[in-house]
Amino acid sequence: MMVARIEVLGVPLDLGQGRRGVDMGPSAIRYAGLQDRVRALGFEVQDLGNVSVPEPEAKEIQDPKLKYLPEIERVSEEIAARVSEVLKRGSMPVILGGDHSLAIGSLAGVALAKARVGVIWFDAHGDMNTQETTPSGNIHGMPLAASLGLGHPGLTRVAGFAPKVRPENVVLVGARSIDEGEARLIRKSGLRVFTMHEIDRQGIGAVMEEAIRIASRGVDGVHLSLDLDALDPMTAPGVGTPVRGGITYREGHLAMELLAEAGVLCSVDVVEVNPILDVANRTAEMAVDLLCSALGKKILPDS
Ligand code: 4U7
Ligand code: MN
Ligand code: MN
Ligand code: MN
Repeated sequence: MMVARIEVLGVPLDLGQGRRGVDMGPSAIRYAGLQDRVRALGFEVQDLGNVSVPEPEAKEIQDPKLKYLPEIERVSEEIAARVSEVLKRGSMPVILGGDHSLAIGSLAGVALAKARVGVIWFDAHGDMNTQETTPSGNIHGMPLAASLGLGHPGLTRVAGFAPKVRPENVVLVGARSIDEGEARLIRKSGLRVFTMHEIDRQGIGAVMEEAIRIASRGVDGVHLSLDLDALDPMTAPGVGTPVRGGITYREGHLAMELLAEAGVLCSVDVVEVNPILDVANRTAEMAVDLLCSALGKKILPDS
């Protein structure tokens, strides 16, 4: 399933979490050398530029439980269309965020192009809120729920259909901050969660083997949604909602290397990089490092 050509799409979206600088993520990730680093691995790389996203200052919040819903719906439709085109051309889309609400659109695009998709969702959080459970009203806390068909139809029915993925092919890895309402939805929907507790006990290697098995069973491709806050804030300080006790530098790389070895990856989101909160550009650099490992970079190449 590994392709020869990668197409990069930037989504400078911060409407899903209130203006905090995450809209500069795509620029920071590009500045960290994304294009050259991925080309050095032997891929052809084309950068499609950014999707246009409204500025929060120019918009008003209508529903405090679904902040900027109409704007996020429109951006999601655009992302979905662009991502599905990339896949239909036979390339792998890499979507740079921006906040995690963009995954509603990217997964919609993948589901448009492929009959059945698996998802590996790296995150400190559950991203399983709906307008009924959300403590913040921020849509970046809802994209996994929306992709499973839970929540407001404006989010679940992007691209005209729901759900985008089946819970039996969805795994959440790295979770350590799950709201009460999301915990209920996680249990009810039956997706598999590997919290930091499971990673500590079993090791990231065993966890990833199981995660990859679940996500890839019976599917046409696996989508990686990589929220940089899955990593420990010491390694990835430039995120809007840091949570202590996360995935280490090496655990992150081993996880990505195992994913590359499995050869199932069809598309990737790299989200929540916030250069304003970062230490130099460390988090964007980590994002590029992890992406390279997910695309097959080895410490000691075969030949
Ligand atoms: B991210 C939160 F309440 N759960 O819904 C919420 F803790 O995409 C945080 O994973 C969501 O970064 C974090 O607002 C969303 C909160
Ligand atoms: Mn912006
Ligand atoms: Mn997230
Ligand atoms: Mn998160």
